[in-house]
Amino acid sequence: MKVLFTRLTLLTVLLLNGLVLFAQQTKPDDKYNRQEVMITVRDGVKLHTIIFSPKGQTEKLPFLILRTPYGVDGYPSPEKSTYIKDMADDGYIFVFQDIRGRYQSEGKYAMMRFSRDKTNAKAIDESSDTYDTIDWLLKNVPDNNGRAGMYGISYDGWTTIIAASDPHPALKAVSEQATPSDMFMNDDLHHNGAFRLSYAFEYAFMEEISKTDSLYQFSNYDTYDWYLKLGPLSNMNKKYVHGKLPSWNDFTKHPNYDAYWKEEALPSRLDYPRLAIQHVSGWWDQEDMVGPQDAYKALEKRDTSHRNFIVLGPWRHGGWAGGEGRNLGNIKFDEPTATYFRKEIQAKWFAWYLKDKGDGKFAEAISFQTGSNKWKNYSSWPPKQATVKNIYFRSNGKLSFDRPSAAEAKSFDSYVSDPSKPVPYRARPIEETYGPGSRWYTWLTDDQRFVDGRPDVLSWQTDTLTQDVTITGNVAAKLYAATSGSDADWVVKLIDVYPENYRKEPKMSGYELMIADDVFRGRFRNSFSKPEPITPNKVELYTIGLHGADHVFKKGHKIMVQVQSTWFPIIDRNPQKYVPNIFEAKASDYQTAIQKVFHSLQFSSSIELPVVE
Ligand code: PG9
Repeated sequence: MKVLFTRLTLLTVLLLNGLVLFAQQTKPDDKYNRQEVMITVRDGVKLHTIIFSPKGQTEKLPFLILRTPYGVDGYPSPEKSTYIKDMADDGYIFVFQDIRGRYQSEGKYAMMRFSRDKTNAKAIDESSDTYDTIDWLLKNVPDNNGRAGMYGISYDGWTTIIAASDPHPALKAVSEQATPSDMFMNDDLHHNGAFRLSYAFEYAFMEEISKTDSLYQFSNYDTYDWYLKLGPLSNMNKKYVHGKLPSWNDFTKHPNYDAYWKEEALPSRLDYPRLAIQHVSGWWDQEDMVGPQDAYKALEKRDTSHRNFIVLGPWRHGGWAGGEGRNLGNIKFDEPTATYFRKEIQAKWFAWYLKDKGDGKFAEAISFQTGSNKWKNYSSWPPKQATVKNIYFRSNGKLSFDRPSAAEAKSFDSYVSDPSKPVPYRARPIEETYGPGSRWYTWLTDDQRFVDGRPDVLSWQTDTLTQDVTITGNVAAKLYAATSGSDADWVVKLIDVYPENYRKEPKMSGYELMIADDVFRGRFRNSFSKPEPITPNKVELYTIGLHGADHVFKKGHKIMVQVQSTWFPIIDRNPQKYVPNIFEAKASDYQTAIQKVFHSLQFSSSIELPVVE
């Protein structure tokens, strides 16, 4: 297997994703002195660390630490990185570290390392590696003020929150941004038990085939074709990676929500906020949208000293770290949301907790409400003022706040789901996730008209709204559905349909923008740990969390719901015939199925909307 990209190209690719934010080289005229050290941690392993201290430092300063698997070598002087420039201007000692087993750090890498056995003094995990690093920094870097903060996006957000779960006493404040939380229920690897095939494979390959990032060399530019040709998942090891990716091997051994996933998930690793924690999440985060909300929720239950905060904005994965954030794909926000975050939220947060600067007044939840395009402060997340209102599927493709009556013209709509012709999750060609020109980063904002007219996608929509409908909080689908098969996936998308003739921005006329969406693997309807076959043609209720939203469906728009059973290749194909482990399914197990979605008085499918009047 050849690696397609040089390190430089890959850096550019990851830069786009917000994974690598520092891809320039340090220059002699930089405002910071750069020092490169190997820090020895408790089991003797040495971690490669770069320290930037301000030139001519006149006061004692706190540390700001970022720990990453993506390689810190090329990081420029902090004042040259958009992501942290506001903080660099304020003055910190910046520390960047390769985590264990990646790039220039010693030791063995584990994709999501489990917590250590605390009875063994030599045992390690990401929090002990951080603890030992901070200990070393305090003793060896002159003119520090004895305090440290941590921050980072995605994997680096995860190292941040893991450090905060068992912190060094000098670690005072962290901003975890887009951390994954529960890799079986949401985030990168699965959603509600459905496997995120293209992401999981490409990420595992990128991180595990060598010590430095390498992209898989696909034979097809349109990876839709490649994944379809792959056939059953067992072919991945048989034909392509031959057992070389430890994480992939783990996925195949843990098809259900067992101890492996539960122990890895954040809720089981977080007890109460031991220091000030800010969680940051993007409404259209294509990788870890739910993680920060999940982590916030887990800690909020025991936040007696009011140290747990959340920020929600109109961003893709890491979208707040670079650029101005005035738009995402085709969607405009009227103001520079990312610049605002970096200057008014992130920089002020650390200045208060690490330098006692500012007034220390931070709203519990700060959200950029989409649709109205306004920043809002809430005293809780989700805010309590929302009331749940159901919007019902009706006959003739209608969606309505009125429940179906006994005289409903039709009790269901149906389609044939064919795993040999799965619905693409974004318009083809589907470039490899982190490949050149990939449209992965903004796909959640794509116009859903690209699947209009497919016989295997159903949709319902309201009449034109005569007043704004504001939703703030968690959205869920209550789907009454039946399949002729014995397993099925249900994908539900809540969509804002722009006016047919949108004078404000003609190109956006009729645009179908996803506001909340997710997939649910039917076998897990009663338990994620103990899957069960579905009785063919029996109507079952599927409750599908579509996650948080803060959005105004404007007067003149319509609300739409789409339902489909494939979303390929981001979600692997459900064979639609129950097999105990889909990773072991045979080609002959994949079969077509007739799917029925009900909207009768008895089986009234609906979306629960958190409506704010
Ligand atoms: N979403 C990426 C990731 C984090 C943790 C585990 C697996 C993948 C990331 O952007 O870092």
